[in-house]
Amino acid sequence: MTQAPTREDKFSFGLWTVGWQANDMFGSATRGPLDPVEAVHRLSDLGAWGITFHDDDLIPFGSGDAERSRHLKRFQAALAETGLVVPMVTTNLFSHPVFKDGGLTSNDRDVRRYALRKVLRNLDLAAELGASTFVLWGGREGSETDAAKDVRAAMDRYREGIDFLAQYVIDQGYGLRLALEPKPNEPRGDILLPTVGHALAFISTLQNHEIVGVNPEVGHEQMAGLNIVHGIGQALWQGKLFHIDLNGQRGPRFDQDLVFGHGDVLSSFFLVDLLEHGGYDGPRHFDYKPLRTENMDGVWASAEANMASYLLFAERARAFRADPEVQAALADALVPELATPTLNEGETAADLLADRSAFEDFDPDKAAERGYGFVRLSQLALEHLTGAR
Ligand code: GLT
Ligand code: MN
Ligand code: MN
Repeated sequence: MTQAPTREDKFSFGLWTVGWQANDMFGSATRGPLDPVEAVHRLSDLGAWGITFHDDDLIPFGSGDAERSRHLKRFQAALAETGLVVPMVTTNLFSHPVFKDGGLTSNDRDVRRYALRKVLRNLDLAAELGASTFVLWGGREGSETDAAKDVRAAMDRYREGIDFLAQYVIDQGYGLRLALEPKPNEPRGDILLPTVGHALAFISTLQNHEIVGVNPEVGHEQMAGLNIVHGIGQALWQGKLFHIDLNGQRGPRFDQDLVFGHGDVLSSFFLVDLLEHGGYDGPRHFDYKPLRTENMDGVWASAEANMASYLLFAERARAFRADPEVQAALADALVPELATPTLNEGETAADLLADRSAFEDFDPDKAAERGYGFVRLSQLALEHLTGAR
């Protein structure tokens, strides 16, 4: 058993996660709609800290002003009652048929202008609710056929759109930061900015790059066959991990959005170890879908399971790091040595060339004899993870 979650753990959930009615490509909903007010209360009771949403999750698409403020009032009252916060808000630029060719990169200019207006309105709401992160998941930005999309023009429009939105945030004095969420495919055949790496490269071309980072989703990197721990490591290294979507996925296939830890267990363990010890202090946000087989009791059990998994991994990671055998194995494997710069301070190419020990007297065959002991380390991790230690 793990300890119960507390607000300090900074666990947050998308309204669209526990609220998913489980309609899929092959079947209709297996659950009824969930009132956002109930979601706030239930998540708060379970020990969550925050709740996030798309504009349309909270205020049905096409609502008039009066209806809009009625929905908002009820939601805000529930937040005030429970103390739950809204750390992140995002915009739905994918459900309505108008976005079938994307929002910010639709071939249709009028759609792009409409998409910008929809996001601007939602940025105002995010600021009003005190959010600090604004996620942009471009699920419909992409194509099924390469004949249909001029990718270079699409990147121009993507950059134009994100820079414009970031400038609005700056001009309004909203303390928001934008976080782009990569995904390789689904719903589009191919989505633009498919991985963390693509997104980071794109961000570096922005005028307003300082306030734009990434919101990687565990399963999305794994759908592309990539290592999420490496992706998160690089995003952290670049100071760009603004937010994270935790969930589970079993390899390259459709987006499973499983409970965190119910996909690649070992990777989840190392991911939590990195988040806990790598300097990330943002929300631990779950973006999953309660299985279609579950009723509402199962939905709340799955919400609990996400948090329990995270706490379990965090506790196991602490035990792993505190184990003197692990510390010795890490040292044997030279893991800490990688933190030592390769060159001496101020060392020039001439200095290196003059260092005979680096080349002339260096015996590569001898150096190649070393075993790194990575298997032992990996096994120690597994033993801690499974509770064998
Ligand atoms: C959608 C998607 C998620 C994104 C959400 C944010 S919407 O559910 O599958 O990965 O994080 O727009
Ligand atoms: Mn997903
Ligand atoms: Mn997500």
